[in-house]
Amino acid sequence: EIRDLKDLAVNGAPPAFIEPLHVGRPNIGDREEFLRRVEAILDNQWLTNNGPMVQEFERRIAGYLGVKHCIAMCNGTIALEIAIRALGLEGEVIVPSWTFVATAHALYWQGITPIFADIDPATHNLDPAAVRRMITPRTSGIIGVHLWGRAAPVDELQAIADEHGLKLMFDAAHAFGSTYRRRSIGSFGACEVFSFHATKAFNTMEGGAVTTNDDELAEAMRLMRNFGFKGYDNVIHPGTNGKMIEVCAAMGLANLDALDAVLDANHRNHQEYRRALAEIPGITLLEYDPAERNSHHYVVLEIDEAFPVGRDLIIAALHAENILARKYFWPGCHGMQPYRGLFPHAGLLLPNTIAAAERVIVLPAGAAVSAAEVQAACDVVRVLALPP
Ligand code: T4K
Repeated sequence: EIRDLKDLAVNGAPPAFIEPLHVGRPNIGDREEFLRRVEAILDNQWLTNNGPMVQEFERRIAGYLGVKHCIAMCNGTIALEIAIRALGLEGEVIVPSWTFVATAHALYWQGITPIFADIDPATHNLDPAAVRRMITPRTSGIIGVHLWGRAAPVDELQAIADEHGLKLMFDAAHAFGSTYRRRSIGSFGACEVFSFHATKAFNTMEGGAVTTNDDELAEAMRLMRNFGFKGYDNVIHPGTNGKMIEVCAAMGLANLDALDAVLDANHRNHQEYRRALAEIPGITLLEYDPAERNSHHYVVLEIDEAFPVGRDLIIAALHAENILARKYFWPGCHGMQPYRGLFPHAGLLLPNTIAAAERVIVLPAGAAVSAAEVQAACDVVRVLALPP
């Protein structure tokens, strides 16, 4: 039990956990259902290329999100790339720097310059006023990110896009099952892109999807996902290989059936974290709007000056206990290669991003994390806050 500084592994005590406690432990839904589906795939001898499992998955996801089209992909990054191409983005596209680097890379990989705009420190999402400041004659679009599953300011970004004739799409990698104004994320902007990576609340091992209500855009993305083929021997579009395989769709279908249980566990853990951390000065737990749905998959702590030790020391203390807390998405995309140095005024333009990058700790979450484990992680933080 961790009650005092001397109980900490950084101070020589044995670590709280033998096995590491991960931030992104995959949620594994109905194992029997998954294995049954894998048997069906093997019996069927149809492993990929728009097979029956992927088609069922797309129908179920579109229904779940209340959107017309779901185009399943091999991962969220390729889904972003295909959506960006299908939308015809070019030149410069405004994105937050405070996001996973895939948002920026998906643009850069296609010769488009990501232009980083600052965030609202209260929500960690794009600040519409900052977006306006970054518009130039070369700007073709905006990619909003629903960071930590909290909706970006959709209406404000849409108004800016309309005013300036820009395309708007969303990186919804964190936001499966989240809502904006009580409507499911998935049908905002021209399209929205999900990641179903193993570490996400809802996973297909690797996987992703683009969702849209736009028939033409959906058709273009279906072609691009499969080398531009329309039927046998008939290539009518440039394309790549963005297909989801049958086994991944099977995992998704089994996990979709178990999603409510995962969300309940996440919600419980988040409340447990909130309770255990409430009295500690110098830390803030990022809250989720109770009026909106959210997976509560990210437990995001912000450390401020009132806390007696720095953020990195807290992380070091947690790691010593085998609690592998993370500082996603430090230092912000603008500080990563190849973007580092391309934006010499980042310090002036991205003060809220830089502040968030120095303050954030993401703690273990997911259905595999127990109340006792939450308590242990919180005990480490509580003890570090004690006067020496
Ligand atoms: N846009 C945004 C906003 C995103 O956050 C992401 C992905 C994307 C786009 C792109 O989508 P994808 O192309 O990935 O579909 C992870 C994920 O790889 C990535 O999907 C995710 N965002 C990003 C935020 O985090 P890491 O660096 O955390 O991976 P890693 O290997 O450190 O794993 C995290 C923890 O989970 C570790 O402690 C180990 C544990 N783990 C991981 C895996 C894969 C397991 O216990 N089992 C596992 O199978 O990147």
